[in-house]
Amino acid sequence: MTVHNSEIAGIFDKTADLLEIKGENVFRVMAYRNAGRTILGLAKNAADMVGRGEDLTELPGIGKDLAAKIEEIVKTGRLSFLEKLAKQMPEGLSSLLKIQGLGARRVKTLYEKLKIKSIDELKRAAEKSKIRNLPGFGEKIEGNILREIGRVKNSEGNFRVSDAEEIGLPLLEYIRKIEGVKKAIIAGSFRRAKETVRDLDILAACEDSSKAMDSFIKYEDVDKVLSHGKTRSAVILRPSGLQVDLRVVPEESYGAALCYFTGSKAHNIVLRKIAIEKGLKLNEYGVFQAAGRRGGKEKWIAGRAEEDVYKQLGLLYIEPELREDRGEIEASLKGRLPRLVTLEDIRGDLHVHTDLTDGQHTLEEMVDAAKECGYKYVGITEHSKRVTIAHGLDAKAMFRRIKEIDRLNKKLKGVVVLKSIEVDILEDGSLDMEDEALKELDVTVCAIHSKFNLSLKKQTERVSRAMDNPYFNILAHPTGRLIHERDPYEVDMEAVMKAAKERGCIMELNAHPYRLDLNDAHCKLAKETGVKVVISTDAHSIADLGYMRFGIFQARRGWIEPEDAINTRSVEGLKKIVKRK
Ligand code: DGT
Ligand code: CA
Ligand code: CA
Repeated sequence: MTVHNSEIAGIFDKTADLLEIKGENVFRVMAYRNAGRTILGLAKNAADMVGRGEDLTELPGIGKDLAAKIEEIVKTGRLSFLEKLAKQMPEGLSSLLKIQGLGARRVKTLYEKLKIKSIDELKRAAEKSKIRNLPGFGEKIEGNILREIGRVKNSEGNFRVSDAEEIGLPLLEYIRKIEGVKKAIIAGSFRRAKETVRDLDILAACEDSSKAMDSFIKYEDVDKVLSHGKTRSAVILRPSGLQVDLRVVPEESYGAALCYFTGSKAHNIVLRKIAIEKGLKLNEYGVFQAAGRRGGKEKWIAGRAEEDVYKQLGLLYIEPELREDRGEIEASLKGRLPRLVTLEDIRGDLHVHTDLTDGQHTLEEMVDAAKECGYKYVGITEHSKRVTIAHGLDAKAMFRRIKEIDRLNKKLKGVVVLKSIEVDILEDGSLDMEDEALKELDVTVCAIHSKFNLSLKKQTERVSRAMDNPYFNILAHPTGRLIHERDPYEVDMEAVMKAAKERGCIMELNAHPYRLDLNDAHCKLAKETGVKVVISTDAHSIADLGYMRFGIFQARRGWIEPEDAINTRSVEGLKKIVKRK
């Protein structure tokens, strides 16, 4: 069994949850959360490190005890300490912590006063207005809880794309090596690069399908076989619980099947309608010419490659990320498909932290790593002082950093460090750094880190007021959401985009796979409003720089072309856009 980093992180997070409910020391709880984050941010597999006998205690925040626990998880897929903890409390209690706003203390109150130990019980109680009268609750919190329950229920069973990728790619490699398999790919919502996916749909071209199926269900991480047929099977993997469907077709149908299983369903339905209008038939085996009037058999005319399928329907090839029936078919018919941005178009990352605040690596290390990515520039963005948990910088520390970057730039070849900051937007819309300091920077990245629950009107005003500052360039993670963890804050995105357009501000698409903020629809809105975007990783470690690809996926889903993004430009081009007003 291969245990993946995200799975280890998940187990540590759950442990932290249970310790928190139990009322354990906050530092102990934090140690587990930090360890989870460290593992998640590793450039290599923790399991491989264990296999090679590497010393895990050299990782930040990992002591002897946690190293032993990582080893146990890697070897058994489980953590006995967590299982023991879980036995001490009612099952399901920890699921309540998924509800934003329910900390350990409130979960305890709910259990002690109302015997609530599951999300369903919580929902029933909230609907009967029983929650508001508990100590430490109230009507507003009760309302928030109900909304949150809806969100959690919606995300159940969905995997963040990065987690699905980590689990899916090794399985794909395994399938590609099965004897007789000519090619294989992960289709479905994963290929359309959705930010979360319900399952993985793997398609393979193969002569002997039953042999491929037999090997598939013998994959070492298979927990349960849901179905086992000659051309299709489905399994559940452990420990993640991710479902994988495998479908095998002959090579001449691979393109048609790929088109069918990539979807989306809505896109497929329109394709099939177009086929029918042309007197053709389209299914997962190919494009067929209907039988003639005098009978005879229908004739297979295409299906080996996806391109052939689109061609037979009179369409230009449509990239998977666009296949959501959101205007891509019309664009294809009219020859107006976007030339979607790719990773190769990216020339720099404008949101990068170092160990001066809450990053893991030094300035030099992060800059070297950015250069390794092939970038021409990198914007170093420490937090400002209001973000106290990150030990944010005040103006004095900022000036020291500016000098340090000036010195470094003199030594560097082929890459430029841009002087920047991730400055906090305060509740009244002012920025958490004096203008005299901001004036000295190349680019200012601004973000909200507190007061997420202002009303829609107040939050929108806060952001547009911040944009009034002449040094405001980029609005980072514009909705503050964390996928599966925190809802976006309420803000009128159309109004924010308009304000950005009027003031020449830029919207960040944060590429961290747990953020992906802007979402795809927002990217399209930005493009339609005429606002530029920047795709940035918010890296806190060298490995995080690799998140750029997830940002690219999301941008592509949002129809973003190279000229819509600012970090596809040369450093001169970029500086023109963010010039100090
Ligand atoms: P997911 O799994 O919910 O994240 O999203 P998908 O798009 O991967 O959905 P899934 O796994 O149910 O099906 C994979 C693809 O198979 C889907 O994108 C399109 C195709 N498909 C599934 N059911 C139907 C259907 O009833 N009609 C058509 N035309 N295509 C379908
Ligand atoms: Ca799927
Ligand atoms: Ca499926």
